[in-house]
Order: sequence, then C-alpha cells, then structure tokens
Amino acid sequence: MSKERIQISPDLFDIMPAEYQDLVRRATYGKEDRGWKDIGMAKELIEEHSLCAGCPESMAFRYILASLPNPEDTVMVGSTGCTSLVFPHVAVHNIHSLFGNQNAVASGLKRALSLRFPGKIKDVVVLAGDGATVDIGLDMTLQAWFRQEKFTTICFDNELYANTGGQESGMMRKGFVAKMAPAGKMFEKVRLPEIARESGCHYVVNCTVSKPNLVEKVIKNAVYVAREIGPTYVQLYTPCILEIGKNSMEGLQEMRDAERPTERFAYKEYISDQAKELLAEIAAKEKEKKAAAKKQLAGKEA
Ligand SMILES: Cc1ncc(C[n+]2csc(CCOP(=O)(O)OP(=O)(O)O)c2C)c(N)n1
Ligand code: SF4
Ligand SMILES: [Mg+2]
Repeated sequence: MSKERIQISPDLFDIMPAEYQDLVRRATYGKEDRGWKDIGMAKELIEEHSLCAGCPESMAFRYILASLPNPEDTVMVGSTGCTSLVFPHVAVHNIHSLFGNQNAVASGLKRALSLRFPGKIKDVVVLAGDGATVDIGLDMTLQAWFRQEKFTTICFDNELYANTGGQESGMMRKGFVAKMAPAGKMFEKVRLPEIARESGCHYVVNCTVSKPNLVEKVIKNAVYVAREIGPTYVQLYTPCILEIGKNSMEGLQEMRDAERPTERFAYKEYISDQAKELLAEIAAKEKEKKAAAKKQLAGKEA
C-alpha cells in the first residue's frame, strides 16, 4: 500500500465512503517521523477495534502500527487468537495464518518478497499471542530463528489462551489458576526471551506496553535489525483483563505493576554486537538529520 496507490480520482472523490476519503487525506504512509503521537489523527492506526473494552492489546496494536518505519511496504502475519480480531480494522497489509504457523508463513513471505522486489525494502512482522508463539507454534518460531530469517516476531503475551476462554499457556506464571485450567500452573513461565537470544535472535526485548515512546523505539529497532541482520523478538505484556478479573480501566496499572524490577516484565533487552553497530549508525544519522533541520530552521528565523 502506498499513498499514491490509495489516491482517489478527483471526479469520484465525493462519492467514496467517508472512511476512505479520510484515509487518503490523513494516512501517515511516507511520513518520515511517524510515531505514536499520530494516533488519533490517522486512519490506518485503528480507529475502532473488536477487542474487549480497555484490552491492552488494543493499545499495543496502535503503538506498533504507528511505529512501523515503512508501513506501506510492510506485511504483518497474524495468528488465531484475540490478536487476530484487530487485523480486519487495520490498513496495513496482513495475512492470517493457521494457528501456530505464523513464523513459517512469514519465512516464505519474506523470501518471496526479497526475490520479487530485489533492492526494495519490504518488512515482514509477525504478531501473535503467547499460545501461538510458544505453545502450538514453538517449532515454527524456533526454526525461523535458527534459519536466521529476516523478520520480526512480536508476541502479545497475556499469559494464557484468552480467545478460547482461558486455558493454560507455557507463558503462564506458576500457580496461576485460569477459568479452564483449574489445577493451577505447575511450573514457571517459559523464558522465551532467553530462548530467543540463544536461538539466534539479534535483538530481543521483554516489556509491557505502558509507555508508548518505549514501545515505539523497541519496534523501530526490531524492524531495522531484522531488515539488515537477522531475526528479532519482542515480547509485550498485554494482560487479558477479562481473565485476571480487572475492569477496563485497570489494564495500565496491571502493566505498571508487572514491570517493577523484580517482576516478570521488568525491562529486559539483548542486542547482538552486529545489531549494536547498526543501531549506533542509525542513531548517528538521525542526530545529523536533526542537527541539519535545526540549522535550517535557525537560518530561516534569522
Ligand atoms: C490449529 C488450531 N488449533 C487450535 C485452535 C483453537 N484456538 C483458537 S485461539 C486459541 C488460543 C489463542 O491463544 P493465544 O495465542 O495466547 O492468543 P490470545 O487469544 O491469548 O491473544 C486456540 C487454542 C485453532 N484455532 N487452530
Ligand atoms: S478476552 Fe482478554 S485478551 Fe481477548 S480481547 Fe478480551 S481482554 Fe483482550
Ligand atoms: Mg494469549
């Protein structure tokens, strides 16, 4: 999708649906400094969603969509679960894969895009729940990392199977009792960030989505590193407020509680040496660009 491709012929503009007109007028495609602050003003960043009211996954989705560095040339791969309910509302290319197969589908897609559009940037981003990523899809997740496939895997970790009513997931914390897992989890939460690091991921972050600017930075880094170097993994705590008995206003506090230093979602980051070099280069270029813009502005004002 590109801004040129969504343009409407001027003669037909009036009769197009208001939603489409709005998308053409205000989409952030191609806007260099697009970010979470564009939320609320841009159509493709989800105006509405079909998740439970106050579900943190809806915030996470918005922050991620606003942070994609190249949305018009990005394909997202989803999987069955609550995450998949949002994709129909999203104006970014996406594919719904069979539950658990998302990293296999993304591998083929990324390779096909590289062959079909050599020299053109085409980002692929997987977005799936913890059940899809670590339980049923673990084989596909790990094999994509072992093969050093160049795409980002994002896991919306709500520590259970939310969409099917609350079954146990490998990501569930020890002792937790869910509606459909009455015996309680018998073992500790699977440490997928550590496994990702040991399986060849070049950039790994574990955090919550309580801070939009942090999520923006992490997603951008993850996409840049995947584009140039190899697989990246981001695990985001998006609590299922329904299953943990919180109301729609309590999701944010739940995330803040879970990111305390001794808690499960204390900020954790791993960056390979190669990725460190790349991110330092990108940061230096951005600094130069900002300094040049400042100089230009000062020149205009003088
Ligand atoms: C192959 C296959 N197995 C099982 C299911 C049933 N199923 C649908 S959603 C889901 C759980 C999703 O859990 P998770 O990936 O954690 O996403 P969440 O709903 O928690 O966001 C399951 C088991 C399915 N749709 N397809
Ligand atoms: S069931 Fe849980 S994860 Fe799914 S939409 Fe509702 S609050 Fe969000
Ligand atoms: Mg889940």
